Amino acid sequence: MSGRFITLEGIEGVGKTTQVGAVAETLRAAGHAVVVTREPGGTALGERVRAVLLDRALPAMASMTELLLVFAARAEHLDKVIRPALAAGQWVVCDRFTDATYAYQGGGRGLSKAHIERLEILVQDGLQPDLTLLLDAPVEVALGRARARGEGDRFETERAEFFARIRDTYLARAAADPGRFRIIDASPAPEMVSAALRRALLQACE
Ligand code: Z5A
Repeated sequence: MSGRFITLEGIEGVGKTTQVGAVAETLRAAGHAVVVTREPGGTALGERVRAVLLDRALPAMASMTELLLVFAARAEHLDKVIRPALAAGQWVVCDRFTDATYAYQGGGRGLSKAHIERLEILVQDGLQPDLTLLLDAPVEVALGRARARGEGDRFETERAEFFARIRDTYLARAAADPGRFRIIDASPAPEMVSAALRRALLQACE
């Protein structure tokens, strides 16, 4: 039996880390075995790549380097965690996946969509999320939350226009693929966002 692959997406500070546990709980309560993971990361190698990607002390990185690092970590994640879990019938809940690459490296950094598509085909070999929960809030709301936590990583030091392009890319991808995406308003209080996520999950997975 094959499991299902669910991803959470959105600009930084929108509440993915806060909500990922509630998503997993909803699925466990419905009787599914759930693996919670994240990108970049999710494996020993992937977490090291993540540290490099987020390191503010490094000199500016070429956008292409960033893209290749993200997909290198993803190849390892698919091989070691995602594909084995799905093959064992587990449900995988992943905090960010390839939509983040289209949004950040494509929309944010301006890399061509065609480059990302080529790597997606090479690395994923047809595997796509069954459901993507896009947490959406205005940039000033999400960035305000993230920046209230203090000094940010290499991405968090970017300006608001960078995140506006990322949000636009996410919303365009959701509009182009309504069968896979559910857009959740992430502006209200966390309990309200959890309730909306629960409703969307139960509806999509029934
Ligand atoms: N990246 C990439 O470039 N390309 C790729 O392909 C992939 C990723 C996969 C990962 O860093 C970075 O990698 C990411 C994109 C890039 N960079 N950015 N930006 P990360 O995991 O550290 O970044 P993140 O995913 O954006 O995490 P985050 O900043 O922690 O955001 P979040 O997980 O969505 O938010 P949160 O931590 O749950 O909440 C933020 C704060 O708001 C926190 O204090 C909460 O208590 C508070 N919060 C949460 N929800 C609410 C509500 N509803 N109301 C009020 N306050 C709230």
